[in-house]
Amino acid sequence: DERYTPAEIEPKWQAFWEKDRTFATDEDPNKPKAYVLDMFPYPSGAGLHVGHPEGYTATDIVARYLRAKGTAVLHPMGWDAFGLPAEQHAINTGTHPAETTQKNIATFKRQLKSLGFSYDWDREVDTTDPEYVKWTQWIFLELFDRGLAYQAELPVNWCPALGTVLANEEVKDGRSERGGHPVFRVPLRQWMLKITAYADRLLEDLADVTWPEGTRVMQVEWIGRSEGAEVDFAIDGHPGKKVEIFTTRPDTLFGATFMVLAPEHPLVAEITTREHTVQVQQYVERAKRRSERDRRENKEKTGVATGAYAINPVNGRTIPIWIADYVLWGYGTGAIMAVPGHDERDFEFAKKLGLPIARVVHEAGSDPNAPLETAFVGEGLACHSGAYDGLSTNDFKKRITADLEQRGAGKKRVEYKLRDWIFSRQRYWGEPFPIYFPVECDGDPRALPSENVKIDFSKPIAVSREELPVRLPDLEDFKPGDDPAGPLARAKDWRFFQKDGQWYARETNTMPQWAGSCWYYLRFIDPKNRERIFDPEKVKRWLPVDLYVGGAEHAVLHLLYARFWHKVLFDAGLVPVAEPFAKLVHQGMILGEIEYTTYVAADGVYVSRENVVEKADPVGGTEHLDERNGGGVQPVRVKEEEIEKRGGEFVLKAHPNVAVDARAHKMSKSRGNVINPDHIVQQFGADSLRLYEMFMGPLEATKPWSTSSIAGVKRFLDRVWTVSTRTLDEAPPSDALERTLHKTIRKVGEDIEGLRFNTAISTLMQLTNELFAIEQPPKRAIEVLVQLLHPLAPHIAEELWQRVGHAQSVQRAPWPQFDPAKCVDAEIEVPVQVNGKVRGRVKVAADASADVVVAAAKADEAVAKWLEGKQLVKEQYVPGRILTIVVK
Ligand code: ANZ
Repeated sequence: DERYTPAEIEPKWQAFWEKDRTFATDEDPNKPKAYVLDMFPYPSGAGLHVGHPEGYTATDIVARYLRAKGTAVLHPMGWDAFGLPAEQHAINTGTHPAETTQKNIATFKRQLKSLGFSYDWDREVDTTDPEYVKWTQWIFLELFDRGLAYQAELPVNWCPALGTVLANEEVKDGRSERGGHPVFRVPLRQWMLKITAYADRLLEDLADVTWPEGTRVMQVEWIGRSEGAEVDFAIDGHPGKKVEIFTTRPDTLFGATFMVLAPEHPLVAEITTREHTVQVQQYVERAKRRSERDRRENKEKTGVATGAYAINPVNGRTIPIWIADYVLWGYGTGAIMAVPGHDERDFEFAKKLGLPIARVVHEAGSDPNAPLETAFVGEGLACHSGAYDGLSTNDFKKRITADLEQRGAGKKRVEYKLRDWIFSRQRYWGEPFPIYFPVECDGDPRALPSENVKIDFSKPIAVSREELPVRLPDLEDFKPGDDPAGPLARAKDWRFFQKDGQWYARETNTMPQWAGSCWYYLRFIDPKNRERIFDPEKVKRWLPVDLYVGGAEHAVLHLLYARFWHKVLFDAGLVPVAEPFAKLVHQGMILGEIEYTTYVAADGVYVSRENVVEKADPVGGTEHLDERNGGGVQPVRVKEEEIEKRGGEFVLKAHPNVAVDARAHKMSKSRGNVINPDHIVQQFGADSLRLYEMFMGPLEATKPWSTSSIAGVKRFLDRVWTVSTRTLDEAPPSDALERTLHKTIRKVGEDIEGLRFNTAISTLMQLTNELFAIEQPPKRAIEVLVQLLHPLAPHIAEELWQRVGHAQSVQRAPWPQFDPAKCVDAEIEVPVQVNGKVRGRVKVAADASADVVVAAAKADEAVAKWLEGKQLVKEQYVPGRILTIVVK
């Protein structure tokens, strides 16, 4: 009979779904709703990567499952299409970024469609579409009107080669992350977004979302809230002047043995004594050349004294004021009191420079006079702190903060690591800012040399909302110039315009790529609205996003920025909930195929380890030839067929005494281990690719790719096909099979809801095997199998559903129900004997294994109390009769 041929049935069903509008969003307000969202891709020139379908298959399964369960599902897809690569390509080839972008989008769309994802394509959004840009600009104006967008002259990371300012995260070791070009710190006018105004809410509201713990922690740390105090130290001989410090440990004030100012601190010039001026100036110059990152990671502590002294407000002691670059100008007040006894950095600095170290905290019961070998950073009881001695760290903090406040020498202060968001880029391929500035000039500024055109950047004016979008001008040349203002500054006809006789200049910065991805999930809800950004009623219906799946690389920035914008829109009354993404899941990374490597020395013999050279003796003996530093030892790739596993290690089949390293690496072009999903679809079909990616392991785990394993998954689908296309029995299934069906329905449903797709698949494999053994399987059983398989492998499911005799899409068939009563195997009661006496009885399935019965017994309260604190000697289960446990 006919064989399973994915290449025929897959395009057939994709065409059917399109015509049938099977995945059009159900707007029925009486149904429960689910917003199931993927992180939309950047349509790169490389096309889809096998990592994309991992998360996309997961959400697709959930979307299809929920639809079948009668839920109204919103499952959209779009393109995060602004960004550097298209612009870089334009610079290299002259092709307009819009053209490249559309071409890449077409490829991505074809690929996604070939995988059978159930997106509502009528809702596609493209962040570069002027209709979308219009509303991104509109949101910017909301921010601007609320005082949340402002300009600042900032020392920024200017990368001349890329012609742009980069975010700190985009700079690694003084070079651009993309391309590795040198980056310099220069002052530049920038647009900033005041995300810091939302720091507390961004922190607190994390309590209301179901997110991976790691991601939550990363956001918390990124926001970096520190509670502490600001304390004022008077400066000896400078009446009226003071050093303000920020400390999280005001309880250690009595242990401050010196002060440290950041080299940039304005007090430095004022208080440095004449004898120290040269040294201090040299040090300040040196510090300027170090990046903030280097200074943060600061390994070797350096610093110089200013010659000035501060007065500790708690005990009137004078302590020297130093400058050192481990104190950062951008944090707190840029000055600290150094407490070497209880802060590691201060300890290191004091040791190196021979400064005194004092103990003011000790653990209860320990000697307060014991010398400190290292900084004691923990909490404890105060000592050598005058009247405060004996107070716990926490009580002391509260007490001293109040006392300082009363004396006017300090107050409570909260600091954040979070900084305002540098929101402008000096690039072409981004959203233009809907902002312009008045120009002072004599004549037409388009014809004047730029030094004769004075733009008043202090008076930004918002483009009126009716005039949005501000479109990008067409450029011939996308190259960044040496002007940090960016390529748009060259489009003079676009930049300058006249209104009522006054000349104006448009902002020539563009928005960063993050802008479009900050709110796309909102536009999906009402993508074609031309009147408003979206209909508040619709947004109320669909928010929050119920499931958001995407890469962990977005754990901080995208998710923080999107949450920030969302909260601004919430404050504006435009969205009804404070958090956009109720549940978040990160799919794990898919690595390349496992690579097997052994090492060969110069003389050609195999070696088992990089540095230990062993002669491979086929007889099995191993002779140490040499132990050396690896000179002349080369790694050699070996094929999977050449190796075998021995005692938990891979070895060469031909030389079992030679160990083989097995390791999977990140897929990369340079490594040559990138898998193209198109090839997998051609060879095995989309359903096998989907199923394989879900079967590899838990969704969130990092997993190596293995093309040979796809064949196994394909064989399972072959089996499903074979058994489903047999002559079927119209009679109802046997009692036993009926039980299996109910259990399978329950398990697969629970697994899909818990995103445990791998176990859902293995459950379906078991069911298939059971049905395979039946010559004429009952039709009802095959229908259940096909329906349960549908979310995972939709094409084959549709085809078989049709062949079993249904006219409608299997997606439209209600999800099969299970009867809990039929999900349990017949139960029996097993008595449990401990040391010869029956201590309890446990209910287990009639066919339960010994492990299950023992586990049930241990979980039973009556039995457990006889086992507590005892050592197990023996467990014996006589199936169906009794469990005997011996302890001592
Ligand atoms: C005295 C002290 C004693 C401190 C002690 C710590 C332990 P977080 O938690 O990261 O907010 N600090 C303050 N401003 C600084 C700056 N601009 N550059 C470098 N370090 C700075 O850290 C707050 C602590 O970091 C502050 O508390 C201060 O050292 C230091 F036993 O003050 B502490």
